[in-house]
Amino acid sequence: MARVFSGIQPTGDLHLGNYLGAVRRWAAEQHEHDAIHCVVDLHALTIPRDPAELRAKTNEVTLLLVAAGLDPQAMILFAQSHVPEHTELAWVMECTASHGELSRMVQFKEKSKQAAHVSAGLFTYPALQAADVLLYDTEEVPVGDDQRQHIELARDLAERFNGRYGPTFVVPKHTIPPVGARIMDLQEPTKKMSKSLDSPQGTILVLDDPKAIERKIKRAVTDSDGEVRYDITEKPGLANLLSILAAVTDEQPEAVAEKYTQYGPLKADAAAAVVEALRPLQERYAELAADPGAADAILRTGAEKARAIATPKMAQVRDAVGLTSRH
Ligand code: ATP
Ligand code: LTN
Repeated sequence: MARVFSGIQPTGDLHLGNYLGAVRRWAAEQHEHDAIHCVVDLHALTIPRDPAELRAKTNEVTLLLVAAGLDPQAMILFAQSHVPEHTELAWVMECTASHGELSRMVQFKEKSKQAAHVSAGLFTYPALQAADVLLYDTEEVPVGDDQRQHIELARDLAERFNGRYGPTFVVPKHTIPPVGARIMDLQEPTKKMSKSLDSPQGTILVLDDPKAIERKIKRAVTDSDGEVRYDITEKPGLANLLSILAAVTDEQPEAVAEKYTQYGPLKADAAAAVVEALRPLQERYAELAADPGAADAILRTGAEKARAIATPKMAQVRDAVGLTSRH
């Protein structure tokens, strides 16, 4: 079975883009793969966070992943900071990456424009991400489209390291879904739906109640020409609604477009489909959240299983680069 690894930041409320672009597939494919998923709390520190909120969100995201279908018995679910080898390998990756290639990362360029204080961690973020992936001999990384460049960097770093020090890392590849890889904000459909965009009316949260989902989709920005066709450039708002409905019903957006002549019924069907798709997750989350110790227990077991893989891998890396033995 192929080793699969992916991560999610505990930085805000999980939204429909996270779900359709990443999390839904993690759950669907966990039994066909050797799956490891990680709540990347260290990545969250690249931007200052309220400590109590970071703790609460780490637990919440963990339970949401389980509510979305991840089975911590069958796969590994853990928090990045519980396995110190991530930061240890991140240093080696910082020394493998060049300043130039980190400067070319689009996410860094965008996030550093918005941040009042640009931390050094925001710049080296992709080196930590490469460490996350390479530590587990990962073959496939299921992510949304925005992470393509980071995973390509991880590939380059693995190849560079292997060239310098001998075969050490598996060279990973990203797996990006054909539909749903880039869900856009409903109010600003040229920007991706994001935890950090601060657009409450444009973001569907996985825990939104049916009324909120219906309202947000009904008020989603479209255009005035009234023609239903899938055209990302000319009609980004409508294309986004078609992508959402297509992703939820496992169809192609072009095929969905052919079924409609008006925006109203398309919006109504998209809202109903999203409500139905999220219902089981919401019910399961309510049950899990009733137990205050649930997330801790899941993460503790996950960290033990993750360390059993990460510790020997890191020992191999230390030996390869010429660090002397600790024992
Ligand atoms: P932030 O806004 O804080 O950067 P985010 O909303 O982009 O957060 P992440 O935790 O960075 O979410 O991403 C988790 C996963 O969800 C990643 O695989 C990412 O590619 C995917 N993802 C995020 N936003 C979208 C989106 N709008 N459409 C599809 N996939 C997405
Ligand atoms: N940078 C990613 C989160 C992330 C990740 C990873 C994804 C951290 N480490 C390893 C895949 C593999 C993001 O912002 N979505």
